[in-house]
Parts: sequence; C-alpha cells; structure tokens
Amino acid sequence: MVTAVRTEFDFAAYLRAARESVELALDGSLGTERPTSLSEAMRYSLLAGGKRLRPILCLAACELAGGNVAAAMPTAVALEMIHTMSLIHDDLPAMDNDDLRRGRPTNHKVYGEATAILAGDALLTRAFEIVALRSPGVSPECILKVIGELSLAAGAPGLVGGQMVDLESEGKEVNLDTLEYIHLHKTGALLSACVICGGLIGDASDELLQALRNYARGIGLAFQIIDDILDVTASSDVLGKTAGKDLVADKTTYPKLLGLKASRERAEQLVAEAKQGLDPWRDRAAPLLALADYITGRDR
Ligand code: GRG
Repeated sequence: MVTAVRTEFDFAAYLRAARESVELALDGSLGTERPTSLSEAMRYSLLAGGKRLRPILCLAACELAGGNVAAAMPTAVALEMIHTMSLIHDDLPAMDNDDLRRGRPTNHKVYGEATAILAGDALLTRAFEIVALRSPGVSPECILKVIGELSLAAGAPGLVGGQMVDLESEGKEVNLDTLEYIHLHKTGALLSACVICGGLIGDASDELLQALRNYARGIGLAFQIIDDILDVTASSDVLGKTAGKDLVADKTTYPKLLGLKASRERAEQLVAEAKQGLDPWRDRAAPLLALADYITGRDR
C-alpha cells in the first residue's frame, strides 16, 4: 500500500517552532550588562512575550527568497527590538499613557518614566548595533540596505511620523485618507521593513521585493484595522493591553468610520489581495500566506 505523502502546510507547528527560535535569539541578544537597572528594564519588555509577528515575517520572507534563515535572525531580533521600544514609548504618560502591555504592567509603571525612556532608546540603538556588527553571513552591501530600510521604517518617514499624526488627530474629525496615512506609517512601515529586510537577506529579485512590498502594505493596513476592531470587541485580559482605549481617547478608527462589519470586510479584502500578489511564488510562500490569514483571524 502506498502511504499518501502529507504536503499540507502545518501553520501551527511552523508558528510554534518559529516563536521558539525567536525567543531563544531574543534572550541571547541581551545580557545583564552594566548598568543592570537599564538591562533589566530592556529585558523586562523585550522578553515579555508578544506574538513575535515581526521577526517571523522577516524569517519567512528570507525563506521565500531562498535565503539562509539563520542569517536573517539578527535582523529579526533587531525588528522586534524596534517594535518593543515603540511599545514602551507609546505607553508613556506623554503618549498613550497605558498601564498594561503584553499582560504585565508597562515598563514605566515598573521602572519609572526616565528608565523606560532610556530602555527604549537603548533597544532602538541596540537594534542597529546587532545588524551592523553581529550579522554573520550577510554581506556589507546587504547590511547597509537593511540599515537603510530600518531607518526609514523607524524614523519620521515611518513609525515616528505616523505616531505624530496619530497624536495630532486625537479628538479631531479624521477622514479615511488621514487614517490610512496613520496606519501605514505607525504600523505598516515596520511590518513592511520586516518582509523587505528578510527578502534582502535572502537575495530576493527586484520582482520579488516589489511583490513583498505590496504584500506588506496590504497586511500592514489589515493588521491595524483588526487592531482597531479588537480594541472594541476584545477584553483587556485576552489582549494583554487595555481594551476600549480608542473610544476613551476619542480616536478615529476604521470601526468608527466604516462600522465593524465593513472594517472586517476591508481587512479581509486587503489580505486576499496581499496573498494574490505572491501567486508567482506560491510553491514557497506557504508561511507568508498563512501569516496573512493569521492577521485577520487573530483574537489578540
Ligand atoms: C521607533 C524611534 C521610534 C519611536 C516610536 C511611540 C512611537 C514612536 C510609535 C508608536 C508605534 C506603535 C506603538 C504602533 C502600534 C502598532 C501596534 C498595532 C502594536 C501592537 O502590535 P502587536 O499586536 O503586539 O504585534 P505584540 O505585543 O503581540 O508584539
């Protein structure tokens, strides 16, 4: 009897294994260096769990491009460091003023505001240090391109710019265009950098890099739409962060502009289009395709 070969992609197993390897790499990326007060605060937020979506997107894009996933791990770690620093700073009293993150008290609640700011600063700069100085197997030319992508994603053309417009828009009428600008910059830019950097390290063709950019734009926007929906529909316990904050801060969100049903439909449409763009690479795209679905299917 011939036993059928199971070729179906086991996303749950993939996610479990990817998370395990990312957690190990994150743990190894920070020691208990002096000053220990600072390294403790950095480790507190970096090793607090989280979905690890950004590093996994980077590894999956590198794999799709046919690259060596291990070579992409330092950049994957750097991306999670930049993300974590943005969460620490976002939670500060001067920004979103939140007490809960990843199911634990926020960094400034535990260590105080000054240390939280410095822990964020140290994570951001450590991210660049790791890419520049601790990325064996990646060529200097590629490292330079990765650093360029990370700078654009984190700075005024990305996260910082998106956050600025987000803060300026609180309590104001915001149209769909501005909302999309906020989402694409505050959230989408770093998600894009994840797949682009993974693609660069995997030596992706220009055609694949463009497809990855389109994919990332779609999933980035969809990710934030689902975030807005979960803020309304999920509990703080499940989210690990304070639910219902957008309403309290009088923020314009997709559910506020379009309603919950149309917002979900928009996210699903964006994800379908993002997946379609990877059709020519379908044979090797299973992880990125499943990660796109995970974004709309997630409950936290
Ligand atoms: C990067 C220099 C620099 C400054 C940061 C504070 C700030 C400027 C930007 C805020 C960016 C921000 C917090 C955007 C929200 C993105 C978002 C939806 C975060 C939640 O991501 P998840 O759900 O979280 O992936 P986990 O905890 O699972 O990793």
